Amino acid sequence: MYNLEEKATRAALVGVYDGTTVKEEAESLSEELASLAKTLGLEIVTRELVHVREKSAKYGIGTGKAAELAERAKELEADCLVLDWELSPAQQRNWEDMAGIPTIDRRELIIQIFADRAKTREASLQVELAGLHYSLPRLSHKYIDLSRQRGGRYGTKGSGETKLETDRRQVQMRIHRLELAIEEVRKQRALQREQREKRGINACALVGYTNAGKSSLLNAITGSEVFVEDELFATLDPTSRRLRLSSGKTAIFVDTVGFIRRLPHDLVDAFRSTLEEASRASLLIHVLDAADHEVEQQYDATIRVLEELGAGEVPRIIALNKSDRVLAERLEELCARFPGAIAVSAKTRAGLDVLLSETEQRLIASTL
Ligand SMILES: Nc1nc2c(ncn2[C@@H]2O[C@H](COP(=O)(O)OP(=O)(O)OP(=O)(O)O)[C@@H](O)[C@H]2O)c(=O)[nH]1
Ligand SMILES: [Mg+2]
Repeated sequence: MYNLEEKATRAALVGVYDGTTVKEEAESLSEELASLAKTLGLEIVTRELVHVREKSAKYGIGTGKAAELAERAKELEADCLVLDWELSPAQQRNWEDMAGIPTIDRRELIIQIFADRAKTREASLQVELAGLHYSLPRLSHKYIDLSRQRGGRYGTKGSGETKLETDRRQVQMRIHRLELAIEEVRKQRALQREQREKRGINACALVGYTNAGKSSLLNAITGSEVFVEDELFATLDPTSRRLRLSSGKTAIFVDTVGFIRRLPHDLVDAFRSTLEEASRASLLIHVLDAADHEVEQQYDATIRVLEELGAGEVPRIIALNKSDRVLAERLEELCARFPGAIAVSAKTRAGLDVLLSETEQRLIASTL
């Protein structure tokens, strides 16, 4: 097993683009993959972007190109390959056989980050479930302990080897038990929501792309101190804070897990009970990072996940956060692109009063 205390894991990253993805998008996805890898504390030895003309079932890309990349990873003494497309269990095995090092895809990277971040029992249950669903058909995959905080908390307890030994039936039984435990949590949450609704307290969920500033906004609005970090997926648990609005009405603001392009399905499923907080809210504040040049793609990705969660119809306010980092012109452009959006800054508190009064009006309107 790898000893991270001595040396960082060296990762070779590979992104692809073909006729369906434009190079620009592929480049930004590749940058995002690099941020994900860095979040886990990996050292990136190379970041390749490959134009794929032919695809083989064996590797997902052409055999010649695959061999070339495996060779390059060897030259650079990489400890693992991170590929930005979905690998089937067989493809993953083929890559590992050829490159001789663990090979993972974006999904596994994200699941590992979630595993690293899970603090509460609920989040841990959900991450473990997603990890097991992923690893069930991959019991022969070379697992590597990528997490910065050691302990390999995803999948079965302990490190990679035990996963290999774990037999299918045992994994399936564990999955079943986890599903029951999560169902229990879900029921509790539903009960809490019911009680809240009975008392006429509305919930307002902050949703949006990872790193947009949801937790920062929650803190700025409610004066709380939720964990904020310039890293992807800082938040995994739906923290809520009560706030008395100027009308005297109490509302609950809920912070949520950030979204990302190509969010693994296993995770969306596993985190359904957490994410349900968004679909059951009276109002969503869709937080956008106005300073990110990918803001439109991030908006689209978030809307897609919301629809998938059945939250597509919940009333929404768009908050253009980090307005302190953009020029007035750009802000105007964004306001035109997202009609009705409110420019705010969690940092300087600019626009927060507007956001709150709009929130209040919308909440009052929704209870009429
Ligand atoms: N300049 C500036 N930085 C901000 C603002 N809001 C948030 N940030 C920074 O953006 C980074 C991400 O903020 P978070 O609040 O953790 O973002 P999040 O949306 O909760 O992220 P996840 O929980 O990872 O999905 C942090 O480094 C914040 O300090 C803002 O209004 N202006
Ligand atoms: Mg957060």
